[in-house]
Amino acid sequence: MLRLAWWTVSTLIVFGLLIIAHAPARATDAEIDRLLRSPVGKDWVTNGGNLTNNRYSTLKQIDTANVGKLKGAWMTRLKGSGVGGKYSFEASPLVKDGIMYVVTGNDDVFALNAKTGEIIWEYWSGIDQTISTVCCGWVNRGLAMGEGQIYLGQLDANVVALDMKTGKVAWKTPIEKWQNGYGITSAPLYYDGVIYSGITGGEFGVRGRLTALNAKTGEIMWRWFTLPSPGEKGSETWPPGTDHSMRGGAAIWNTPALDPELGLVYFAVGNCGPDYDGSMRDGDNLFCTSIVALRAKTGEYAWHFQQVHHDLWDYDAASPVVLFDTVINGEPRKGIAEAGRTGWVYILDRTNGKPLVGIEEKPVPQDPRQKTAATQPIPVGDAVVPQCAEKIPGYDQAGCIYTPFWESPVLIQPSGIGGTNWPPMPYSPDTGYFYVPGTVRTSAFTRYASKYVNGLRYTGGGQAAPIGSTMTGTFTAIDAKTNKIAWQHKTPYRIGGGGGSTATAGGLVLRGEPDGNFLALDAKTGQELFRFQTGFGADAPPVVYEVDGEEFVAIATGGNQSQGSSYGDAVWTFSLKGQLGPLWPPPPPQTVAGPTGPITVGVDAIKIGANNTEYTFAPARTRIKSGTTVSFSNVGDIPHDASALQKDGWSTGALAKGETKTVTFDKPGIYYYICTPHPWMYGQIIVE
Ligand SMILES: [Cu+2]
Repeated sequence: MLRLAWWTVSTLIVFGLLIIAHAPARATDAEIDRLLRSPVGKDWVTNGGNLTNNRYSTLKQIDTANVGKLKGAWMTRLKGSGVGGKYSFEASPLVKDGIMYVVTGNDDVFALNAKTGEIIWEYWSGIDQTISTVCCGWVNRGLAMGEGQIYLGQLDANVVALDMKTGKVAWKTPIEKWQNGYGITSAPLYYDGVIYSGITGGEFGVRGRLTALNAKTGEIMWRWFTLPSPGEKGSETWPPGTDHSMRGGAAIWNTPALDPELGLVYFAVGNCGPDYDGSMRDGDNLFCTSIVALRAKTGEYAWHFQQVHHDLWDYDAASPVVLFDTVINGEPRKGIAEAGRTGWVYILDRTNGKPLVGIEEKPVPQDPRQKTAATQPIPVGDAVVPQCAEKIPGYDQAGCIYTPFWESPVLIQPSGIGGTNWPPMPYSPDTGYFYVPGTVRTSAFTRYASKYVNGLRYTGGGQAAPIGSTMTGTFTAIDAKTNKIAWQHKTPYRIGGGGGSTATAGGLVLRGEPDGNFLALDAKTGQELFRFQTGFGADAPPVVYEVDGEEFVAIATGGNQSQGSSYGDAVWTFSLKGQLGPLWPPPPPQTVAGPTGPITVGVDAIKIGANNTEYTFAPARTRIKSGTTVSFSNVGDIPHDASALQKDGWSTGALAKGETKTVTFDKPGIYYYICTPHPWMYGQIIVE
């Protein structure tokens, strides 16, 4: 007895010492970790629903039979946060124990009573409104939670932790400086005491990375660069003796997924920089446009799969990766999938990164000037959008996906913004389908030489939808076992740049439209079962939760800069007990290409080729009083003009570098103009 007791005590002491010696310096949140590992139920605790990012809720009070009776439960305006043409509202609200947390395009966070919509606390980010390195709209794609804190990444490249009860800042860690081209738009992932955050800046010559932070303290634990240093794995895919990879972009636009059993964290990596100029970066250029798996604890490389070798087309992998389990040929398999801007879904085995359904390397058209890759990986199955451009008058050359281009414009489809851009793709284990939002749009691509300047755009070319060309979308159910289309809707608007959807055990797929409609579809057949006008661009992915036994569906409606949808600051929720009816429809987004973005008021000086972006007018849209004289200054490197779109209209004539000319607008009207040698550049002047 005595001896046994001695042994036991010693053992406990030894183990105790071991535990103390190896105790992680960080705490963990057992409850949140359990919810993150489980199918999504009453709470929605991370951006993608749980660690898989599959956005599938097991709630089924609202189902295919009763969804038609849905009404608004509450709608709350977020005090004007993120309202305006420069913003997008794309976040998934998080919900825990009856409290909702939502972040706007200005990185402001609100806690709301999830049953009533009453605002509980507010965090105003106070971010610098002069940030000049925002790529594609002021946006925040969502939050993470754990250890009594709410986590967000900001456009100024800080990761911030807020106290969940009060909204007070607990810690704030700069990942980089926005002045160097960096920012954060993705929702972070919390798991096991660690915050994982991506970084943006693919258009500003940054060096992409995934950063792991101690959730308790904000201390950076490790970072994994998406671009290898000389000698590191992947450096052989960049030209030797150069430092091109050090400004090669490869941003991370979206939330990672994590498999706790395999101990791997997964994420998608964006395009290479300079986007459209491959002439100096011979090689496949890893880890641009890839899915990457790292050891979740250490950040050590596990595997990668490159979707586009030596990318020239801005074909980011930008939508979040989705983990799913399936059975193929009678064998249980662990899958991972990502919807690319190429229009394909890439389906892999998440244990090793090898294709699960089939992806074949096939020869593609070549241009030695662009150092094109000899082959590209082509998934077996169906693309969700057309992959060839149709001829458009005024353009000599039209091609398909992977057609190279040089200095004269080539029409290519998909354009560099999709297929599928940022919006998430859910997976329903009931149907075995992925639900993929797509944009159908043609771009004219051109390459030009681009000099790297810290903090300025570094794109090496441009792409623009020719003025007057049509822009639509698709919403597609893809069978995960075959990568083939189960059903597909043609949508009147581009939906591959915003939106995204969520699936439920009630047999539903829920999604918003940029014209303000919120829809519920039958997940199996695609049949539309419910439609409700929210009054604002409905471009965020919905979430599903339960409070006091009542199921709610919530969607942030605040428009989307890149979709051109109507802006706002609202969160809508729906339930079967709801009482609220629809609002008036907002102005619908454009379905024909033309100048987009905010309309500036009273600006009479327009710069051509500003901010190191050769083929642009800035501001692209301005509203002036009749009789105003507008100056056009060429601050770019090559000659441009500004000429009325209508033949024989007004023109500045050719402007050499540094030259300015003026045009006076005497008659009220809406004037579109282009640059004659570069007709994919356009602007709009509204004369009142
Ligand atoms: Cu021009």
